[in-house]
Amino acid sequence: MQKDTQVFGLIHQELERQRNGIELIASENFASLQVIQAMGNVMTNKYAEGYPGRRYYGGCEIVDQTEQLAIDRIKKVFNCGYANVQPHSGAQANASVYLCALKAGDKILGLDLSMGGHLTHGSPVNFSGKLYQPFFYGVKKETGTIDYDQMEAVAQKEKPKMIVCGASAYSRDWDYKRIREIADSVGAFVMADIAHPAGLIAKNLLNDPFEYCHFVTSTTHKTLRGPRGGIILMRHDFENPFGVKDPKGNIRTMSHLMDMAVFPGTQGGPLEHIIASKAVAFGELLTDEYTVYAKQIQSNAQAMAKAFISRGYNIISGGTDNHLMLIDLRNKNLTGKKAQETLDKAHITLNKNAVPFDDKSPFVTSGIRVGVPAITTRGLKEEHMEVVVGFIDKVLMNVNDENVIATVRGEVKELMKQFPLYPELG
Ligand code: DSN
Repeated sequence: MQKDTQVFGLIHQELERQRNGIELIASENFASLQVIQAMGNVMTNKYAEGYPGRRYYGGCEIVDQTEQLAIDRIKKVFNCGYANVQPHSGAQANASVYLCALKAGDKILGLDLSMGGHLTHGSPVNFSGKLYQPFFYGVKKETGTIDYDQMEAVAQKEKPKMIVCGASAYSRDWDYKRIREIADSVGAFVMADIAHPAGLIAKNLLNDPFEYCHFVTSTTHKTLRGPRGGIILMRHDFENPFGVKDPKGNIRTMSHLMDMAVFPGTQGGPLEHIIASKAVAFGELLTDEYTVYAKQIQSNAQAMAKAFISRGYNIISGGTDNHLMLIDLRNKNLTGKKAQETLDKAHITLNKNAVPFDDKSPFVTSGIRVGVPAITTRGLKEEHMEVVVGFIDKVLMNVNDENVIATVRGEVKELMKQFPLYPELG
């Protein structure tokens, strides 16, 4: 068959775009070449519904080994008793946990999307807010930090079956102990969605959710720097409280119900080529090199926050514990939309983001979200954060000056040339 030059041409253009720009989208990263290469392999041809050693298809003896390797490695990374590596995405992972632990119509309590939460934590436009009854907690106006008193008050009033913690745009650590106490007081499960800070949690740079949360979900492509996908983890398996029994009359454990919730509950055949790539990425997480990387993410984020604050930018909560920060641009007379679009022209990529108590629509917003995992992978260190913030400030203070924007675009390209991306690809 003739090579599809059209599509491969576009892939090459995307490589060049990634090489020449400063990538600050908090949920993005640059997977290693071996992680990327492992995704494009013949395992995409294989059907393997079921789990290692118990599949519905023949010929699974090799994919069984890669999937088991991925499971064993990620269990070691997070010191967990249970892992399911089949979810195609973070949303699928969350859907599976809900299917496993809830009934349609049950109440869930999550962080409001407009305060930094995620669509799958009960948003009315998402399945989680349609199949389940969503309630929300937020952040405190004065501090920008999670309002645990509000979480407790809503939990006491509504008696949810599940409290969901974790966020897409929240720069502070979580008090999992307090959340578990609130959940226990109303008989709720706790699910932590650690998609964003997972890499920092893996290296003990943030509080450990596993000690207190029944279920932990994550994507694998953000700070974990693997292929796009999801995982579900539990440190300790436990008997299901619903009375589900095996054929011998023994109470099933939650791990069994969770596996059933992923397949056949929410998904069909697992993506074994992606699982092979997950196994490679999980192997990388176990290296000292990754530990150094995770620490550098945190140092870079703190250096970046300091540089923004010194230029008068208003960071929600006043700083960051993790890999990102949320900036309220109202004191700079800018919307998130304008900032994102103008920075795009300078090849600085980030996303507009609602800030807590925002007065603008989600399409406009008053803020931007800035994250450092991708530029940290490129090799930028604390001293470069000052330079990057300098570029951003120069663009944002001159949004109508095309000459300034073009100058910064050139400076961005020069800076990033010093940090080659996938040089092996030519
Ligand atoms: N969680 C979103 C993000 O942080 O960009 C993607 O779902």
